Amino acid sequence: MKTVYSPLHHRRTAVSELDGGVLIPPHENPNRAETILARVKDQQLGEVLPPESHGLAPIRRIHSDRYIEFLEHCWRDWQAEGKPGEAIPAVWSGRGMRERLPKDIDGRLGFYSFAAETSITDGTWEAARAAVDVALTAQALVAGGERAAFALCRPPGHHAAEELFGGYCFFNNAGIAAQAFLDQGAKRVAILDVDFHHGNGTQSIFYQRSDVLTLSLHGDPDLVFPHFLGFEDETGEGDGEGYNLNITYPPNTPFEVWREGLETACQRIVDYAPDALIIALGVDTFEEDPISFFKLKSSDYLTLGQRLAELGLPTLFTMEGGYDVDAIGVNVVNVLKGFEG
Ligand code: SP5
Ligand code: ZN
Repeated sequence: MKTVYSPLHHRRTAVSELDGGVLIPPHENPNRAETILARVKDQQLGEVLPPESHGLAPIRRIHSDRYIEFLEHCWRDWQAEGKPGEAIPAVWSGRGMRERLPKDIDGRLGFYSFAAETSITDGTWEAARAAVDVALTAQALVAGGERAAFALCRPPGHHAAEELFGGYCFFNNAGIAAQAFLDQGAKRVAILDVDFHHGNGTQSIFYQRSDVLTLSLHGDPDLVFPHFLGFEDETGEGDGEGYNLNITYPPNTPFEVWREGLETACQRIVDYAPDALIIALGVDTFEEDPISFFKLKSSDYLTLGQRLAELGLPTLFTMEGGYDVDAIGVNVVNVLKGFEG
């Protein structure tokens, strides 16, 4: 399987994540992608290709112009105000207030975000754009006839909605790739999100559509991030009714239990008969993950990859979360090797 990778991910080097009332070094850091890349090479998974530039047009199919413009200029505008640290949202439109776009940078940061752990800094825009190009280049490989491809995206994307960043995500790489499949002639695309966290951005982007089936297996949002979306009674609305599936699990869920939900999701995908499958691949389901609570083991990722291959679909993997950097390379490449059989 080919991997698409860009060193531009290094431009995303925030120094602060708000966690527990203090600023810590971000869990989502450059070592993650480098460790995965090293393992891809070490295990000779296949060729590693640079991304091709796809411009803003495919991003505009998913994200609004004003949001894209905000991300491009946020750091400049923040700095122009003489702020001493990284751009961190600290105010939102609460219940009873208006959802109106303010002019001030603090107000705009709140308008376009849903969480304060994700700061914007110099280079965030360049890295986020490169991650989209990585996803779209891998998408083109699959559209061109490859059985599967791995988009080593960083920053990740599944929390990003049409006009929202947060959860370490800025552009919804998987969603943009799904739209690209459709724009190239696919009739139906399924996005299966196996990251520990609910793919709230992906769900919201496609919630009223039936041409993209969204499925997510994740920690119960009553207990963990993103807290306000991802419950099992969210099944889609309008044309999208019946085209969103959430499966939630409690703390300490082992693979034997997690895979039952995987089976349900796989059955739904088979019934849907998509032209392409996108796996939003997070490995923060790992037992040692520092911010999550499932109990998957490294060998379980081989089994996961095997099961996904049995679906027999053209498959694009986009990298999402996973924060035990020591194990992230092994776990991710296990999924891909399991898939290849
Ligand atoms: C892509 C992805 O996996 N994003 C995850 C974003 C999670 N953000 C909230 C993290 C809250 C971490 N709390 C840590 C408690 C550790 N004891
Ligand atoms: Zn996650």
